[in-house]
Amino acid sequence: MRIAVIAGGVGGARFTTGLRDLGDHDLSIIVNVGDDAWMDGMRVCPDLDSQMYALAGVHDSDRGWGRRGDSMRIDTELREWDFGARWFTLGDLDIATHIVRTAMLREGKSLTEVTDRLCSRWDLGVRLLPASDDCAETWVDCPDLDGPVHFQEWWVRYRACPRPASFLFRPGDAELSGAARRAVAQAELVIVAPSNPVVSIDPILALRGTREALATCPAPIVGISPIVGGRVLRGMGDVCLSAIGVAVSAAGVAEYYGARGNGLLDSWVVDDVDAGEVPEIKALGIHSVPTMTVMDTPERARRLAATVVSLGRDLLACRH
Ligand code: FO1
Repeated sequence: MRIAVIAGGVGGARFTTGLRDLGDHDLSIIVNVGDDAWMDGMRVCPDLDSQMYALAGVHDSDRGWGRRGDSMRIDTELREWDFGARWFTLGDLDIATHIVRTAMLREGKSLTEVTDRLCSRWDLGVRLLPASDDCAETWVDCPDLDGPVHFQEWWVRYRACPRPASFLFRPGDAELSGAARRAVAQAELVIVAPSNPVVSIDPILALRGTREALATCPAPIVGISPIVGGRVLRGMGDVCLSAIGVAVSAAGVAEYYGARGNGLLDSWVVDDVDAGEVPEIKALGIHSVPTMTVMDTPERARRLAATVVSLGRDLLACRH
């Protein structure tokens, strides 16, 4: 099946790895670039790299970013120089990725071309597509700070503590990349991964052309709830949802995404513990099914992926 997935970094990568491991599917993963930043003169793309490293089996899943077993010699040396934003730690192997990316961008290659080149090192079994080739960074406006700060500064330096008044997307009026647009148009199933709705999925939806591409694509759109029993299992998604006034519940996020038409979703997959919210979600005009969504082992990630693909097949069959 031809599948396009809209995803962020770590949580999204668990799902995409499970989906890839099913085999047999033609997968395009459209990845958030809102977290991308210039650090020490290099372009760092945390969500693309989390996806690439996880799919390649070299991700540091204990720490949550970068390469497993990486050393910190360059970072230590930069500290000696008292250079750059040292609240953001870069490993030596990871820096090699950023050097290749930055050099190619400076030569005039698009981020899509650069990502293809970086991913060609491994047999990932998917195509990773930056959501945009434009600079589409997320910034965060916090009343307690002097003016908006880059998402990474809010997330890493301030540990998402200063209360955000708003999240600011696409300062440069960025648009969905051509490759991502084609992936959506040609997909038989579009999946919204269980990533942070506010800082991973929203920056993709906010790009010029995304909403239209999704509204007009022939494929069913199935989302997976990142909330289990009123909690976000990874990251600080609850802080982000609360900041924009969205209830931290499976139904709350479903309502935020909305039903296909004005909104996004044909179907919303929720965890078994949230099965009680299914009637509320159906009342929003969104088909919903409960299943096991916690991906604490690769086997469980594969099972969730298989359930979502099978649901997508059923929805596609209903359309024909
Ligand atoms: N997260 C941290 O909490 N501290 C870091 O020093 C840090 C460095 C870092 C370097 C490269 C990279 O790709 C990601 C990195 N992250 C770090 C993770 C990242 O800030 C966020 O978790 C994601 O952007 C949110 O999805």
